[in-house]
Amino acid sequence: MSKDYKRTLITTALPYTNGPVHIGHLAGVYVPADIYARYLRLCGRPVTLIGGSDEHGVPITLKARKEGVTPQDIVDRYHALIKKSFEDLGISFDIYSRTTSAIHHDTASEFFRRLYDKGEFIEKTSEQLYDPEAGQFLADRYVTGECPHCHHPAAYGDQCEACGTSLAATDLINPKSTITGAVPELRQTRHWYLPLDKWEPALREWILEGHKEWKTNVYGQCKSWLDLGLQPRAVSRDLSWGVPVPVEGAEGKVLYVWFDAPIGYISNTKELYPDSWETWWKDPETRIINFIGKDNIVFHCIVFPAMLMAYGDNFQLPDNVPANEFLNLEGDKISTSRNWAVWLHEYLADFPGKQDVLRYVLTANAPETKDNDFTWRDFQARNNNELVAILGNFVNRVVVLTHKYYDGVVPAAGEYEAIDREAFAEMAQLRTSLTDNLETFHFREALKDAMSFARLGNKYLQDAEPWKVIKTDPERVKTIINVCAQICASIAVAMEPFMPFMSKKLAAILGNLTLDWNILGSDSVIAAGTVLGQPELLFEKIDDAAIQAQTDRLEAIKKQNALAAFKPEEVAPEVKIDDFAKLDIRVGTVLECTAVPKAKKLLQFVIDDGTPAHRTIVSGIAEHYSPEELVGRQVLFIANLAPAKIRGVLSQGMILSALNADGRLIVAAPSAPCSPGAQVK
Ligand code: B3M
Ligand code: ZN
Repeated sequence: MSKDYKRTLITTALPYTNGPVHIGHLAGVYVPADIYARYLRLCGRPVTLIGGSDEHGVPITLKARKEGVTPQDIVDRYHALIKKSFEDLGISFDIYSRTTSAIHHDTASEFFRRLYDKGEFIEKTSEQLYDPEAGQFLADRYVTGECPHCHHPAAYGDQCEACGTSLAATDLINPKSTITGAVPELRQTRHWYLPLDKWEPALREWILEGHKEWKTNVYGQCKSWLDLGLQPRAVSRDLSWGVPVPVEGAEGKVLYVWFDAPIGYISNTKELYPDSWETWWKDPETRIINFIGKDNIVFHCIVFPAMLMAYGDNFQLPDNVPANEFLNLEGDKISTSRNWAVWLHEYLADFPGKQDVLRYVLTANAPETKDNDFTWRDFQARNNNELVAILGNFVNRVVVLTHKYYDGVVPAAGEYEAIDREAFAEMAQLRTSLTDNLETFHFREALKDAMSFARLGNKYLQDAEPWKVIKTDPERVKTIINVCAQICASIAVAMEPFMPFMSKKLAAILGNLTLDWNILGSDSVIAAGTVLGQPELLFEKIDDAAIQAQTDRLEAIKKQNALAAFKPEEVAPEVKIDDFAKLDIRVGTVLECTAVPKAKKLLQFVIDDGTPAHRTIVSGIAEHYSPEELVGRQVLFIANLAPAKIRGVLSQGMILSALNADGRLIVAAPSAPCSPGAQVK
């Protein structure tokens, strides 16, 4: 931070209310923003954390259409769900509002109107994609097609999610309406464009010269955009859901969702501070930080700043835009449409009281510089081996020893020895590193530093051995326990931004400790004479069954997705009827079925084929059926296949089965009981 600011305004990307929030959103935006806000509060620095729902745009109307309800129904449902789950996770928003609010409609409308009146827009009639069957223009996600850059086959009309490029619907190759599947035609329509090219020199200077400290992914994306040259961008759409364009003759047109959504940060501040909101936006001594995901970079670094510059009136630009990369789940891209996610509201229901564990794991694994992976095994390991074994264990030992030796009263320290001075010196270093990492948005590293207080505590306790010293030098133990209590108290402070629930509990155990960043790591975080509460477990182990339940759920979703995505194989080259007639396919009844020893995949059948001799067939379906379930069933088999020896058994034919989309083999059978030996024609 180059400058001393008086206050910090932190904004978090407004999630679309077309579904619940998942761990990818949390790791990318909300957990880091909350850590930063909580840290500033502990330092006693004025801060406001702004959140809210993005309730306009095509993702919402598409979802409403799919469910046959109104867009308002959709946003009401998900706004309530998202707001509640953020609260339950301890995301400490000062306000969490929504873009369907009256104050937002007024603010966005006024914003557009001022730009319009100042002549900041270009008005242009152009040809846009139109769905003749649905009778509407196809903006944004109403159209998909091939990405002109990376050739991903299913890019949207506003953005390609594969390569991240922001697109115009007319850029798509072979566009298709997502409403009706129709091939769109071109029709004339009039819209307002913000000439980004006009702001290019100012943006260049502001970002490329003025903000070299931004994260490389953010700076790099901005640079490549600017180097490509900026174009005017449409800020209105032919849609009915959104903020109506506030000019005459604009019926049936609304503001583009990416025009109104960032204004939501302003509206929400206004709603929170009706009288003083301008201080948070227009005073150069306010530092604005936008926490966003990597797919939102251009809108926050190019488009919204250009809007603010066009508006004028002293609106301040963000000082930093920390954007994270993406979090994957068990090696696969998180996807709302494929239900491949850990949903926050489901996590909270499945793991009550374990909000901090999720916050911890998402931070320890945060996709800060590259995409990262969340796995349930890692979640379990971090809880059991780090939170329980290192942090919880240390605190518990200290509280138990204090009760054992001093009835729970923190003793005063005597003269420090070298080991004590080293512990404080190390804590002072940790504090510096932790603070630097937080200031520069390196939250993974910051969490490591915070955790190091607990590691240091365990080591100190191990080396100081109060349980031995108590027999020879009881006075000395008072100092040891005092130092341990100081470390516990520092843990409560250092961990608060990351794990506020644990920290609150720990502060209560430590005699309602007041948390203050300014004394973190010192020897006076907790006063001698403080009466400690009873020992209480801060974390509990997570067992294999709880993890298995989650991985089973994901496994089931993976199967469902494979079934839904199934595409039949290409049909084999044509054959003549004579070719087919060469195959003698028959019905048989399974008389016996047994596993073939040492062959995982094979079952051996005795089939009643209508002849007294019966026949033996070996088939590779042991992974899909148990022998018992097939006895008595009828199957289809090729009767005239040349016999072959398989694992020493002579197989006289082949049992037919279908290969299902999920990889299962399903035995083919007649639809009603048949005489054994009957031919399939
Ligand atoms: N709703 C996109 C998203 O959820 C968008 C962010 C708006 S921030 C002003 O990724
Ligand atoms: Zn692409």
